[in-house]
Amino acid sequence: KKLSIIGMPMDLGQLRRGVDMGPSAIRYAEVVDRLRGLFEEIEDLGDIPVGRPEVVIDQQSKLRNLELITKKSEILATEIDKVVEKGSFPLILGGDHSIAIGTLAGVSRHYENLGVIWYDAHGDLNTAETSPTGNIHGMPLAVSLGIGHKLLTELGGYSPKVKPENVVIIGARALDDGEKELIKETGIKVYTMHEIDRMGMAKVMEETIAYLKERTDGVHLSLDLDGLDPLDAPGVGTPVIGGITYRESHLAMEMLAEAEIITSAEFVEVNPILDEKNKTARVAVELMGSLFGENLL
Ligand code: DIR
Ligand code: MN
Ligand code: MN
Ligand code: MN
Repeated sequence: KKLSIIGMPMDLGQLRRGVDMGPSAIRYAEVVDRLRGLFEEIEDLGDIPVGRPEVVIDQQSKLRNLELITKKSEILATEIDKVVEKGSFPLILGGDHSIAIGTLAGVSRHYENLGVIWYDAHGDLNTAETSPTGNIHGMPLAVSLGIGHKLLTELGGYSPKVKPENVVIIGARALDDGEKELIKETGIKVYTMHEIDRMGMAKVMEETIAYLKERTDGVHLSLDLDGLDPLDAPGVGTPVIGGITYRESHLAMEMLAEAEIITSAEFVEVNPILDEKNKTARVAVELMGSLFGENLL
């Protein structure tokens, strides 16, 4: 098996700069060394050039940096499409969560029924109408369901990228009102912190895996580091207390490794400026180790 790493240093989906350094922080945490034994071959394709464009802070605009995000996401989608095409596993390093729009545009065209695990404190199900912030990183899951601005939903020339019944959200604890409504309307499966507390992570993952296994032909893992508790992952732009623990997260990754269902992955929202000595990037790399089976006997 071959792994292709792509960095997406984009911070345009929210207002806190520094998350563009996420890919550097994750590489500094020695991602390639950590994963080397787990693949026949690893290639690091470097970063998609995003540059450091002036952020347009237009308080009127409900979709901040829309054109730029669209343009950069198209490039990401094209690169990922090539990786999947050649049979390699795409691992994308963010960047804020708006990068998932491009990731899914590149990945999903290769599947009839792509499943998505959205590991996050948030639902990322906002639209211009429901968003309290205008930040596109709070919208990528809605966009991928075909709900949102046409420039974003039509990225890659097709929509939707994923069907609501193929999505599982894990770790939610900061859902906006509009997001809750959308969840009810679409029937997306959600394990909030409440369910994780009640059932335990083992049961949550057992159910998630069984559910996705029977209805999908590939599963993308979109892991927002703010899904974890800020004690374990402090280097994120929108921390929410009461999150998934370090051990629960490893258990989740290990169960995914065992089930062999994940076909692409992204680790997003690592912001080394807000971090404690690169702790969050190191946690990301450790979780990747578990996801790719380093603890399987
Ligand atoms: C909030 C925050 N729901 C928004 N979203 C975040 O801006 O739409 N997603 N932080 O990861
Ligand atoms: Mn293709
Ligand atoms: Mn997110
Ligand atoms: Mn989040």
